[in-house]
Amino acid sequence: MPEFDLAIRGGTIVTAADTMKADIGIRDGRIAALSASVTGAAREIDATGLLVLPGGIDSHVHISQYQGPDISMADDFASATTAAAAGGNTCVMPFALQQRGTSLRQCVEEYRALAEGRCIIDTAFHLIISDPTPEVLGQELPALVKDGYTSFKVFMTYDDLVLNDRQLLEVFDVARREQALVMVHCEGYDAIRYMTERLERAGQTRPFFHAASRPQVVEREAAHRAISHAELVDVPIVIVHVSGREAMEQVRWAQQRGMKIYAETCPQYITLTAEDLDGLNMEGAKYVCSPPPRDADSQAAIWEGLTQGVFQTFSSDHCPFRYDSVDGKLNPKARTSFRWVPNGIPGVETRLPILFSEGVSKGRISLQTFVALTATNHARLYGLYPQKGSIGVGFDADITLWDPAKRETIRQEILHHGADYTPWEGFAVTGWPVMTLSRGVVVAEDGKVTGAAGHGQILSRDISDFARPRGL
Ligand code: DUC
Ligand code: ZN
Ligand code: ZN
Repeated sequence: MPEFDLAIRGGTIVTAADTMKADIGIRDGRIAALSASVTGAAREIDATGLLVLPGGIDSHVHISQYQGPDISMADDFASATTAAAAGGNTCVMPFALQQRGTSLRQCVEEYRALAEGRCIIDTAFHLIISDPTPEVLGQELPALVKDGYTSFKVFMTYDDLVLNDRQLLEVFDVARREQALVMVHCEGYDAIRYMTERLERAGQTRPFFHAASRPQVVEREAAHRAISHAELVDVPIVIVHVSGREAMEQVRWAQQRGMKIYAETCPQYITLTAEDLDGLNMEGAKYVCSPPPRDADSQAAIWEGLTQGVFQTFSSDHCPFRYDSVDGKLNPKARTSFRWVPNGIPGVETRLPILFSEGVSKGRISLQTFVALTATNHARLYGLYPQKGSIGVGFDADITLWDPAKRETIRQEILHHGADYTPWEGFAVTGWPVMTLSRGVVVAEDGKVTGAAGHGQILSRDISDFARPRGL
């Protein structure tokens, strides 16, 4: 009997700490050996000339998430995890959204049912809390954290999701007690409403004005408020999808004061600007997401944050809608005002190539920083470490073989997501995933997805060390 099911030989292994030439031996879906030469495997993969990376973990994606009666997401769990695998990912973390007036537990079961048997790669749910009733705060949340749903997102905007300051404080208080991590969407509800109505009165309703309706000050104010509430409660939080200089500086300020404020940014904030929303006719709708892309100065600030360690994670915020569709970007109401354009863009498949190309290939970040930002820190922050997020004996054999020299042009026709466009059409990159292995099984190779629906498991997660209060 061979000692290993599979050996990956001749590649250059990269972790968040090291780069090394070594072979990998895989047994029963886990890494069983790392050494200069692994022999005695039933099958070998030749990784000569390739980087051997921990599979990407995308801790911020939206899949089959309820959008109201008239709008649908472009991806279900099969298509989203197919796209993710093709893009070099081995784990995604979508959200189970609580609709107001419903039980959080019931909503978790509904989202699990949508995912069960359909995922190509492993999946772990965060919760979205829109209705923090005494029952939710006192019973449901603590029980769900114990069951492995150890992080939840809250919103400071959107009619159906916004929590007021008192509700935010109550959720933070539960998170502190249960040692769960809260992800905060920082944009101020009233400020956006005021700006939206002002722009609409002036007839400024094209998608372009989406960005003007929520300028940086709106995000900065909300980030400062969330950070202040976190300080009051003494609870670590994650500020998600930081878009520009002003919110980044709030996070950096809090971190310099010793607070446990973590932050995430996304490909759109290093590659797109608000000008992209200014397309002919409704084309700008393809770029409508929240917070919106900003300007060149903010892109530079995001790079500052990425290189200085302000950001722990680089996620896609994959939130796909079809463009040419009545239940997507071009729904009938969207033509009357930007406020009706669904917020979100597809990106799970292009996140890794964009950061590799713009970051590593252009010399802005090291390979170690790339791995930390795209895999290791996601696992550490959200309680999947040391099962996932690195390459070492005992870790799941979640591995991406990466060709650092391969040039590719991002085009809709080569992607696997359910959306009918990519915001990065024509974007040239250097560095591309050539094979993705999930727990030792090849799930994607050279742009073809070979993984079976149902191979991906639904994971429960541990409490994270990063969620421990400072104890002041
Ligand atoms: N927030 C997200 O995290 N994703 C898409 C839209 C939004 O507002
Ligand atoms: Zn958000
Ligand atoms: Zn999101």
